[in-house]
Amino acid sequence: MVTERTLPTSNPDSAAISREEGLRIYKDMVLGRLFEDKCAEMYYRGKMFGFVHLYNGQEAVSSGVIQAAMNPGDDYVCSTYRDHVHALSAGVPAREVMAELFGKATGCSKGRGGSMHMFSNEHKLLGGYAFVAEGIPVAMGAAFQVRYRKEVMKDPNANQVVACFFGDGASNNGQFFETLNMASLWKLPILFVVENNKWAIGMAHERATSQPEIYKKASVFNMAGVEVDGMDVVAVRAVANEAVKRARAGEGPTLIEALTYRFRGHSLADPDELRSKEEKEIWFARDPINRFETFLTSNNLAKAEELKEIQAEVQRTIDEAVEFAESSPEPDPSELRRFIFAEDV
Ligand SMILES: Cc1ncc(C[n+]2csc(CCOP(=O)(O)OP(=O)(O)O)c2C)c(N)n1
Ligand SMILES: [Mg+2]
Repeated sequence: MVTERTLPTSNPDSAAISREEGLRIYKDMVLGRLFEDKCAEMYYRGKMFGFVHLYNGQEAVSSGVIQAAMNPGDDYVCSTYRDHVHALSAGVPAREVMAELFGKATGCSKGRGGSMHMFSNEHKLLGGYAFVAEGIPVAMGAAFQVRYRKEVMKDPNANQVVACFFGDGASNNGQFFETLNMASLWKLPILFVVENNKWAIGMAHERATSQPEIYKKASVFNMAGVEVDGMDVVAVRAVANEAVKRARAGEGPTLIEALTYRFRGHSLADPDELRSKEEKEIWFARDPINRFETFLTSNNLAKAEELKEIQAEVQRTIDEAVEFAESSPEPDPSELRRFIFAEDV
């Protein structure tokens, strides 16, 4: 019998979620799931190149932090190579994410980035990063400039927070420790969100990590650290809201360890033979979307048919995104050297 590190189900009565917010969060989760399913289909049809890492199973983390606790478009989001769904939660239109995957000029990174390099200045998406842990110091830079604008430049609009997402594997990387130290020292407005999905490609977290309970590492940096059930969007929303409040009040960063699981292989090129069937089944049974559907219907916030309607609407958006990506132009070869450096425009 496999024993899994999980947390007790959150008490749904304690979460005051309006119908409107519940449906918005649900739609975001479904968008993340169905987008990735379509992405797999398009990858196997040869529409995209290079490595593609999907987010299936982890939706409660992206939606619970970005959609439920932040102001997408004003607050900053920093991702990893597993970045499509963070981009969607941050408000980047599905058609621009899909076009980027197809390497088209209409993509959010103008077709120059592809799957691992989603970027949007407009949506304050600081980027996907192919090197493990590479985004962590970049996210801190964004948090630093918010505090600098606020305190040195007296900018009254400088009250943004940053959500920095990364994996359990990344938390063993040096940049993680250096960044936590500075962020806590300077009380920067940042949420370090570890998506602990138990695996770094084929390396089990417990095999690689002297202290597998990552949230505990916050204490040595004099920082708040919390663990949360990353399959429960209601629970993620609660801890993220608290962390955002702390950040905006100038009380510094929070390390959130979300216990989650990826439902597919590491990338679409991974045959996923290392994780046991037993382990996978335990986590598939904890599907965050099914769980939130039960929450919404049992609290009379939505009817099952309404949720079906949302799924259909999201599917139409995704189908339209594929059409947009297919019919968009390739970047013009004469522009090969554009966008390597910032332009004065
Ligand atoms: C600096 C660096 N070292 C190694 C790699 C190869 N690599 C790519 S993904 C990965 C595993 C990272 O796992 P984790 O941080 O848990 O994220 P997950 O893929 O589980 O979301 C590794 C070792 C890399 N991309 N960058
Ligand atoms: Mg991992």
